[in-house]
Amino acid sequence: MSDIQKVETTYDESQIQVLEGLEAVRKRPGMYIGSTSQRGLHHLVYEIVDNAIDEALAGYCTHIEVCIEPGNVISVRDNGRGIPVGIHHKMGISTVEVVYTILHAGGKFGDGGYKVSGGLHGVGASVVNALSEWLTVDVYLDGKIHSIQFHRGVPDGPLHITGDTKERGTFVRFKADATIFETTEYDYDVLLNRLREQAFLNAGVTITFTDRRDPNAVRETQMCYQGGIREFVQHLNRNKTPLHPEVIYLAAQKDDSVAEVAMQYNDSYNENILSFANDINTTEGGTHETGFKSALTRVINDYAHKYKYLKEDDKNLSGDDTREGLSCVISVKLTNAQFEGQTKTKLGNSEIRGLVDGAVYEALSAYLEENPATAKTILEKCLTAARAREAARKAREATRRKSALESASLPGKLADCQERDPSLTEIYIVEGDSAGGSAKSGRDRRFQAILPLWGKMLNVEKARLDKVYGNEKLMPMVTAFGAGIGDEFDITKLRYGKIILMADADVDGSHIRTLLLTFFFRYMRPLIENGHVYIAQPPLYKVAKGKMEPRYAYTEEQLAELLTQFPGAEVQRYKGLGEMNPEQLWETTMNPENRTILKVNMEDAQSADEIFTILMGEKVEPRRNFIESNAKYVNNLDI
Ligand code: TSJ
Repeated sequence: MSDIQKVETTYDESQIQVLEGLEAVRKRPGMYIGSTSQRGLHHLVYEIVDNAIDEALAGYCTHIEVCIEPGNVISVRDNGRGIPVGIHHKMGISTVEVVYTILHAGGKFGDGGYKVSGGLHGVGASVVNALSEWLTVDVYLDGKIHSIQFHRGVPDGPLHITGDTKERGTFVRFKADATIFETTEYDYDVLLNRLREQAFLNAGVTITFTDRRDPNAVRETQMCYQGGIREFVQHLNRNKTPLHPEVIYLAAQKDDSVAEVAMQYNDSYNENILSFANDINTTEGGTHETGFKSALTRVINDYAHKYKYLKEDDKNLSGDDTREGLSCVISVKLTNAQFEGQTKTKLGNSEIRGLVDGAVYEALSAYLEENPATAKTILEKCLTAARAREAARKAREATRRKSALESASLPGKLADCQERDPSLTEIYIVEGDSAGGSAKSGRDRRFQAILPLWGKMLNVEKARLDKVYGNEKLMPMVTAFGAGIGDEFDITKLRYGKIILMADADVDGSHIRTLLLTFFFRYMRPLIENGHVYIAQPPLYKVAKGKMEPRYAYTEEQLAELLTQFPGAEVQRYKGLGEMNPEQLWETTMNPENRTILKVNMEDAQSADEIFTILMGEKVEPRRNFIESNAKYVNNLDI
């Protein structure tokens, strides 16, 4: 029984609906915020901040202050108009209370709702309220401070005046409910990234983010980007070498919709296109992205023909050729955004395709005409990409012919499983031969396959696809997965439902994980998008005492707990997987009954890609900074 049902008051019908709504949120939090992991916890912050951003989008707020206070309390303050404090005509309670107790009320209530709202995607302040141990709202409006407090979604009393003020705005504080979330500890860097993204997308809005959890180590970051998404692109390219000095920028408007694009090529081989609709990151793409890509391909091919980079009967450059080394941000704002796709992050509004396509075609054609030096650099980059792709295709065909000649095309090192149904199978990618041996003997061969990897990996950042083909470390993995690579990756051919990376819990292990995740992110992205990639969690310690069954600790906290439970026990610290015998490896790390495996999401893979770029890229400065700022975790980085 939750607290909500224990409150003794008489309710009228609408209030009962409210409580049932909040109860539903507390029963199935995952339905509203995705999960109750740290990711879900962070969603609470995004949800509240999004409301303040909406006020900024509407043009009434210039400054948003976000703070993690001691005890992991979050506070968000804006200098907007303040949530209306009057009595809501339908509900008969204050609008503030409506916002916080009616599901999906968000900022879209009453007549003064927002035309363009980022909260579309959001779940509403009421969900945050339902999932908070307590939450307080202070509205600074018309000379007074109006306050209300809630516990687990239920108001302690009505909105009331608690003081005088000369300021204006909304101030929200909350403590996430520890009985709902697996953790209530926020990650400063994850929140900072997301807040920075919002600052880029809303040029001129100042966002201040402070971590006051440790009074001796307060961190504060203030972000305000007058250049908006132009500065976003510079930020994306900050650890890369841009090919031309200026970020290319264009904007267009039609009816109630606006579109903005900023782009700049760098000397890497990756395409990095980020798209947003109403400030929501559309990771599945959509009409704005297709409009952009189609226009970019046409502009570049038209220019290439006009200025004889391509001869009459040369093949046109492909879309991929025109996007190699491109960092780009597309941001559209529109009314009635339609979000589609598996994770509702694909923009569906068809009118946006034409808007973006037309704007990009026109503005970029003009830009190339007016900036011939930049045009030349870009055209040469695209032509080189096309030649490399052609070489890759030939290499691929050669590999295919070769494997067609060899009768058994699965790699020799692979210890395959018996089951063929990919929804039941898993493959462990294991670092090192000795761990590979233990894994092979310890596994359940009916559904678990093992592929050991060893030796130094190839530097994917510097290598194009043509080098990935035929690479003796990566090819066995590609062949074992069975789904191909790059443009030809076909997830329906995947031979295993779970791909589990099993490496030591040390720096080398983390290096290999970073590398493999980067490889998947760049060349087999659907693997990550569809949640097929996992990271095994081997224990850090074995705790043994006399004849007792040994226990295992996966974190320092668990070790401390075991040691209070079993005083005088003997502790063995595992330095690597190789120190475990096959039975131990099975019991602690591979047996689905006991093990924990972490699913890799796009954020993990994206940050792996960034770390990898820093560690392997051409630029020395970011690498030194990275190593210095992570020095306490890194003692024998092999770079
Ligand atoms: F929703 C929320 F409670 F999570 C929240 C809302 C959290 C924070 C930090 C800020 C806000 C918020 C809401 N800031 N500003 C507003 N503005 C309105 O709600 C508002 C004010 C006036 C009018 C009007 O038409 O006069 C309309 C709206 C939507």
